[in-house]
Amino acid sequence: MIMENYFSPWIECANLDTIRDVQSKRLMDTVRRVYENVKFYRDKFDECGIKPEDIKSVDDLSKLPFTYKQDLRDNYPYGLFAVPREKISRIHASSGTTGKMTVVGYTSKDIDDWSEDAARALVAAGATPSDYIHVSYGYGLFTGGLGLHYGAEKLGAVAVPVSSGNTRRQIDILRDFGSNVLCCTPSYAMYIGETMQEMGIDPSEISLRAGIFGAEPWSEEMRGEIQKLLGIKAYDIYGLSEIMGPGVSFECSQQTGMHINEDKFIPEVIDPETGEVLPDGVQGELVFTCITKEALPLIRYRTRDIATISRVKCGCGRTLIKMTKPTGRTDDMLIIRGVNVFPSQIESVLLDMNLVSPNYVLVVDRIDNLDTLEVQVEMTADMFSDTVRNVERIEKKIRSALLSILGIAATVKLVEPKSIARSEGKAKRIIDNRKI
Ligand code: DLL
Repeated sequence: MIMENYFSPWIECANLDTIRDVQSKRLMDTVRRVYENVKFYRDKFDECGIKPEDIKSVDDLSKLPFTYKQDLRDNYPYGLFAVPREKISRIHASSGTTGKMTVVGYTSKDIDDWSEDAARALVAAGATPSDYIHVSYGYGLFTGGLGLHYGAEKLGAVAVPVSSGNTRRQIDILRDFGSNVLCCTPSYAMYIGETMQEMGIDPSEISLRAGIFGAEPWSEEMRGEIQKLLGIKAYDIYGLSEIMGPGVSFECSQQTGMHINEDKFIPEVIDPETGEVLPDGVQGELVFTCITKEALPLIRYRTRDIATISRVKCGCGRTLIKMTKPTGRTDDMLIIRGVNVFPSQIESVLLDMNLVSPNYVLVVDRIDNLDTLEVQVEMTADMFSDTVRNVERIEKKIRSALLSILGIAATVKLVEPKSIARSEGKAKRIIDNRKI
């Protein structure tokens, strides 16, 4: 085994007994901590008749109740934190299902653990301390930018914190600064590649070797395209803010699924309807339990992502369990240019403005490798007789509300009353024309 190829070989290449042992000890500790420090969990465990001492190993995990995104919302913003304010050193947030965001917190130890996860992902993609790591994920409340940034620093590499946007400038920086690893969403990587072509820059003129792409679904075809366009190897990375951020799992040299950082997160795959735990290799909803987090240790968190996990022998030497790329979601969350969007959020923006009817449809597409969103909303009968100028004014108003509240740019089109197809069952609100 070549130790330099791993960031934490003690666990990345551990045998199953060691992994289970680490998980059992950390699970017991976490269950005790949340019972003592988070009222929500104490009440919930009491309701189910569970005491911390009932959890003796990972085999007892399924005795514990699930946690849902709605629980974070009900306890907004900090109600599920397990440590006092003085111990929190960072906050991030992601979209909730309606107006409110999901707020997540970290202690400095959590940040350190997360940086280690991201560093493992970088190393698995072939990064070394001598590399320049170009981070084009957004910096801010989104976990992408700072997550990979801290990972790069933890590795001892140079973090280049470019954040997203201004693609031509990104390319100048990639070339001039000699970046070796690019971190961004896969759709943005495609866009960078195409813009490079337009600028007449050949992949041989840049020093990139690898890319770490995640935060949204992407296919093997897209991987092929990106690898060709940028002349690199493209690796997947998965994560979610509620559990940590990027680096919950990461791809290795084999590019056949992502190793889960099992010393920090215990994965399960369940039947989303019944909650029953499914055997390895069977597709279902991913559920994670945090076993090292201090600030926000979530127990059996329902990700809504659909995937398979399996403990197959991996050619890279890692023994950490692998998950497939998520193939879909059990809810209606869309990821548009890396931003999570729930139709219900758009609906509340429309309804709050009180200007239009509640009949709307969201048309999502991918044009020149960039996601587009068109919100079609029916005008009220009164508005229909309005001047064109007035209709345009309302479209503009909705557009800026969507931008400021959800942070996403959309085209808004007011359409004739009763022109959006009515459904006899669940309204069909989303037309997703993207071929990913
Ligand atoms: O997207 C964290 C992240 C940042 C992951 C950068 C990777 C790289 P959230 O904004 O909370 O966190 O969104 C989490 O995004 O539940 C999945 O539905 C989706 N997602 C994340 N990574 C992948 C991936 C970040 N590699 C939600 N493939 C998750 C498919 C992904 N979907």
